[in-house]
Amino acid sequence: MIKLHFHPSPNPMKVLLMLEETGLEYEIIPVDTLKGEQHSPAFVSIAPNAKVPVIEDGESVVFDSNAILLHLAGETAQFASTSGPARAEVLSWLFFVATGLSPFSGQAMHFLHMAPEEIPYAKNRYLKEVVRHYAVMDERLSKREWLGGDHYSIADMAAWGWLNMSPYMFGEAGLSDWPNLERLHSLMSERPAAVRAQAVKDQFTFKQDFDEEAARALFPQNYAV
Ligand SMILES: N[C@@H](CCC(=O)N[C@@H](CS)C(=O)NCC(=O)O)C(=O)O
Repeated sequence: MIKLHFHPSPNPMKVLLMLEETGLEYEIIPVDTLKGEQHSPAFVSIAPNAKVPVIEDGESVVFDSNAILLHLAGETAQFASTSGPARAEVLSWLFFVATGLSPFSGQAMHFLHMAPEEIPYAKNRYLKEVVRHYAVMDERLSKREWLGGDHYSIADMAAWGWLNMSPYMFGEAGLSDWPNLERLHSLMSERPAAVRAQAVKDQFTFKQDFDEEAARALFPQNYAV
């Protein structure tokens, strides 16, 4: 059975959704990142970057949400075409999310909600990059049903993890400025697998308070002397 090392944050949620979509058997191993459990020697031995998600799938250990999505798509032959133009589209949009939407959204959230001081330039820079990425996806989705093209794919799942965070960046308006993106997000969130993924997430209790302990656990390099 696959072991998913998990915290209910955007990158692990992509993988939880994929596991639910594929119907693979898995068990959740909670990693409370606000308590610093990602730095335990046992975890770092399988996750050299000390971040979730990681999966143990038989003899394969895979870290990074996007690598995991590709791995599971390959193992199950689901949610990514195996060759040709259809695969090229899925790969392009998966990596657009992996290298653009994900890190810019993460930094926007950081400067909006976690930075110990108000830095308007940083807030503006990252939020505007999220807006730019949303606009690129919205334009794509005005022409194609799914990010990866004609079929629901791991590119959409990768985006879903971060689109869930739009209210934390844009308040109640959420994705309403990007109607095609909002359509994609609603369609995906209503899928039985997404509903199950949210329910699985809610079965576990993690530290909620972003206090001094959490800041030191998440950003130890900021406190190094
Ligand atoms: N590129 C990695 C990023 C992983 C990542 O940043 N994970 C966050 C949760 S979304 C985490 O583990 N944060 C805890 C920490 O940074 O210590 C991926 O896509 O899996």
